[in-house]
Formats: sequence, structure tokens, C-alpha cells
Amino acid sequence: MNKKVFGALPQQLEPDEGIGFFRIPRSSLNQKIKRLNIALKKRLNSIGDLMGLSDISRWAGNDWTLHWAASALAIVLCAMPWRAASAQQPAVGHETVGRAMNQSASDLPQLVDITAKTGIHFTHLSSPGKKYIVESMSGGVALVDYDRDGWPDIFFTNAPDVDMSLAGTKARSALYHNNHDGTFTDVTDKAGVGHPCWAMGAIVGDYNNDGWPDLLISCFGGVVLYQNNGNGTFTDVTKQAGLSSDRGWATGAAFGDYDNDGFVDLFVPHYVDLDLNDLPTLGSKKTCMYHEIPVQCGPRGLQGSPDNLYHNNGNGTFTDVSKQAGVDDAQKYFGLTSVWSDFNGDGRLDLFVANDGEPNYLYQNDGHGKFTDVAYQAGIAVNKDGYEQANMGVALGDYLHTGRFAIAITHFSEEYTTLFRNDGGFNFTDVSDQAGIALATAPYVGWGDSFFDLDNDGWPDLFLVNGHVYPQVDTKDIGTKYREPKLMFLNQHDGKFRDISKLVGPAIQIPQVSRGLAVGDLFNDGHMELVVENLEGSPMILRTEGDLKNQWISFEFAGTKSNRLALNTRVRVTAGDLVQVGEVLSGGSYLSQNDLRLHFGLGCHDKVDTVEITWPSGEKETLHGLSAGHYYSVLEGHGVVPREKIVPVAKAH
Ligand SMILES: [Ca+2]
Ligand SMILES: [Ca+2]
Ligand SMILES: [Ca+2]
Ligand SMILES: [Ca+2]
Repeated sequence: MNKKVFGALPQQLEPDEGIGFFRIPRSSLNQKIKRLNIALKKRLNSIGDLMGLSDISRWAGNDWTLHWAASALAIVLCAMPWRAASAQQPAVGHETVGRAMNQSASDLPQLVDITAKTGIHFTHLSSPGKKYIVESMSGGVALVDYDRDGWPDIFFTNAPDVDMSLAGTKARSALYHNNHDGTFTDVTDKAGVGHPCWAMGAIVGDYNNDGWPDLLISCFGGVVLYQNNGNGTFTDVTKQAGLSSDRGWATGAAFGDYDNDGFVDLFVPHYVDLDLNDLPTLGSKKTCMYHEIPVQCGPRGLQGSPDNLYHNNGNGTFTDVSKQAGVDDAQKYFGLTSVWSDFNGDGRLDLFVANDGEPNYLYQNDGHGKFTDVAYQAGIAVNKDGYEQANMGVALGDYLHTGRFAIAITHFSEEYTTLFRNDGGFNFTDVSDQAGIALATAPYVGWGDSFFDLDNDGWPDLFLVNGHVYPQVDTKDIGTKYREPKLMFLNQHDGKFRDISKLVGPAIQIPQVSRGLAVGDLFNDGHMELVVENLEGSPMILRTEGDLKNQWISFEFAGTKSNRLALNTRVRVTAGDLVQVGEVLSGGSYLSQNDLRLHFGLGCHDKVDTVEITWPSGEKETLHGLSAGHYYSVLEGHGVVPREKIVPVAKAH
């Protein structure tokens, strides 16, 4: 949590002494949006004039325009979020063009709460008062197709409160099987995954390369590795895998094969060093006050906890290599979320770690088992004003189509969600203000976040969930509430996002205390669902509904030389001038796991020209001319194969 916000801080930030976003007056942002709107109208009108067309929307709707699909001009029309709507409607002249910026709710896909219809009856436990920090941080959700039937299943973590725990009472986590008809069945007891620990998050990786996705649960008290037995059951193999030495408060872990030996290794960040029998009392110190309200203590004022990297030995066991690899976090920062990705494109997996209220780590992999923290040089340790921010959830996405992943990090209220543009060569720039993210995120405490393509136009949009840490904020008028709405930003294709939170239906306006977020196509229809786990009460599952005419394509990968679930396989998809990059990632968001399948919106392109795959092994493979609207199974070295070829044979129950 921001050092400017906690401790001896002025209660009211003056415009000139505040954090970055306070320096941009709202009126100036509105001016910018107006100017952009006018510029866009002019641009499209001049295109229409050039073509000798009096009515751009009629032109966009004509069949023959499909022939232009490969041209840059067609891409402008094709990828615009209003394209599908304008093609359907009678021509209304230039007013239609203006809707590019003044889009109404009915043009946009809607995020509809379908939780009640799914048959999911899960409740995350929580104490009303949240007297201790450990009662405020749980709530991870993992999409895991544990039975490999091609339909994502859902695992929710659960945690007790301190009183329950001291009394020996456990909280039940839950696994729900996807029934393929919009409903889910609780299979927790059969699967044997109900009581791993005081559960924080869950991630997916196949640690033994048998094709069955295994689950790693991060706990207040180490980690639990559940080996998937391939018959609907799991076995706790933490001890035999050599992971029972993991201690402390484990948070957003991630699997990734950093030495490219074909077996996924495991990084586990740790948060606060906390003893349940010696907990700091609510409001007892300066660091346990917020706007003069007594609140839970931490993380500031408490001891941090070091991080761990476990090398997979390829025989079902792991070895702790944290120190020799240089990622042991000797500074004991408050680690929350880790993500593996090759950030500088040299073929070696690097590691990003978000630290709450302290500088982030960006570890560069030297290819010989050692890492160097380059976060400061890369411009991603702190924000553009040099402040350490709360750094909670992490999302990677190529929102600019540069082929490089930007990093979006959620933060505490009175800070802002930071969008770090990736300029290549380990150079990141905090562009939160100019991208239109900072102002809208400032009032809220943000957690899970994800770049996903809401309208399938081929440009990643950004969704994030919120919810304060202190229920006590509701006792005083300080401009923030405990329960908070969610936020949806639409990619405008020019480096900017538009806040469309109030235009995508009432569900995300319902204030909740949200934590985890996992994104995936639960119903295999090419449109993403968002699974939100709340700290208090039921999860919320949001389905994309409405005008869904844009094309899409999805892939499920399997490694042969590479790790079998193909984590960190990178894909470049080209459809005309639309070029997108995706990567199979373990962990991320906040304590959560997205669907491992890679989904790409295609606008109006009904096929992709090329799919260039870079496998973790370094092998490259190119697929050609795939039709939109399908899921493809891809086996390393063999291209597109029938799905049976990448899925293991189920074992006897
Ligand atoms: Ca399944
Ligand atoms: Ca496995
Ligand atoms: Ca490895
Ligand atoms: Ca989009």
C-alpha cells in the first residue's frame, strides 16, 4: 500500500502534491476525448470522400466491401467496435460514424451475471470485522479442465478467519465440474480437494508431464500440490514432491520452465511474516490507522517474508534453488503476484513479481540458472513519479499490437492501476494517465485484472475487480466504500482505453468485495466468461452477451519437447493487417488462473493467414489459413491435430 497514503500522510491530497493522476484535471481528459472524437469523424469522412461514397455506414455494410478485408482501410472499419451494429442498421449518415466514440450500451457486449443459473453455490467465509490482515486477502479462483473433456472447470479457494483457525475449524474450498449445458456440479468431495489449507490462490501446471493438469494451492502456511490422478481424483503430493518445506504466507505463485528442460518449475512469492498467536491489534499503531479510523495492521509495519523458486527435477520432486538463482527476496518484500514471461524476447523466461507497497522485481534470466533484478532500470519497480505502489494483481497484454506484453498492475485506493507499456529491451513506461486508466481506477482498491477481448475486435480490453480491505471505511465519509464496483475498459486502438463500466449492464455496478478473477470461454462459444471470486459471499460469473458478430479463433496447445501443458508457448496470429500476440500463462491476475487455451478476436476476418508458434523449447512452427470460429488442438512438431492426440486417456475411476 502506497507509502504516501499510509502513515503520516495529509488526509487531503492537494492537486500539485498528489500522486500522478491528480495532476490531470478531469476537464482536460474530456477535452482530449472530444478532440479524438472529432479527429476520428474527420478521418472516416475523408476516407468516404476518397472512395466517392456519400455514406460511410452504407459503404461499410455492402457485401463487396468484404473484398477489401486485407487492406488497412478495411481493418479500420472491421475492427471498430461499432462495425457489427452499423452493418446491420439502415444508413443514418455521419451520426453512425460518431458512434465510434459515443457508443451506446446496446452496441456493446453486455456482461450478464449468470451465477444463479450455473448451480454454483459457493460461499467464501469471512469475519465481519476483518480485524487482521490475514482475513482480508484470500479469494483466488482457477479455471482448470481437470478431466480434459475440453470444458473449463472451476476451483474456488476458501479461508477461515483467525478465530475459526485457532479453534481448529477449516474452510472448504470447492471444485465445480462443467456439465456442458451452462451448469456445474460440485465434485469437491470426490476429487478430494476441499481442505488443502488456509487457501489463498490456485494455479495450474502439469508438474509430471502426464497430460493431467495439476493444482498448486498457495496457503497461509506454505503450499499444497495436488496431483491430478486422471480419474476425477487428486492426491496431495506436497511432501513427496519436496514442497512441504515451503513456509509462511504463500500468495500468487506461478509455474514456468525457466531452464527449458521440459519440466515446469515453480515460483512462490510470500507476503507477511505473521504469527496467529501473536497478532497485532486493530488500531494499535500509527500503521493500523486509515484516515484516523482504527483498522487492521499491515502490511506496513509488519515483517515481510522471502520468496522461493523450486526447480523441477523431472522425477516428481522439486529442489529449492531460490538463493543460487538470486530470487530469494533477501529484502523480504511483501510479494503478492508472480508471472513468468520472456519480457525481452531472448528466448529465456523472465519473472515479474509484484510487491505490495514496495518495489517490484523484474528478474532477467541469464540462461544459466541465475536471475538479475532489472526492475529499476526497466522502469517498472515503481511508478512514473518514483512511488512504490500497492502492486496487487498483474495482467499481461499486447494492447498496442507491438508484439510485446504491457503489464497492468492493480493498486490501493488513492493510487491508480498502473499500465506499463513495454517499449522493448526491458524498457517500460508508466502510461496510465494518457491511456485513460488512472483516473477511473483511483477511487478503488483493485485486485484481479485481465486483458481480454470483450468485443472480439482483435484488440485486448481490460477488466478489473475491486473491493476495499477495511470494512471500517464505511463508518466515515472518506470518499471510499468497502464494497466496490468492477471496471471495464475498451481498447480504442490508439493506445487509449475508454471506461465503459456503466455501459455493459448493471451486474458489474453491484458493489462487492472482490478478489480473484479468472477469464475463459466456459461454454466454448468463442465469447469469454469472467469468474470473479469475492472475499465475502458468493462468486459472480459474468457472461458476454449481446451483439456478438465479430469472429474469433482459439487454440489448445500441447508440448512434446516443451512442458506438456505448453506453458509460455507464444503465438503470433495474423489475419490481414490484424496481428496479435498471446502466451499460455500460469497464474497472474490476483491469486487466480485463467483458461490455458489462447483466444483471439478477429473482427470481421473469417480466417487467419498465419499462426506463428514459438514453443518454450525454442522450436518454431507456422500454421496457415485456419478458419475462424473454431477451437484448434496443436501438438508441438505436428501442427493441428485431432483433440484426442493431445489429451491423455482417462483412467479408471
Ligand atoms: Ca472439464
Ligand atoms: Ca499432471
Ligand atoms: Ca525446468
Ligand atoms: Ca476489444
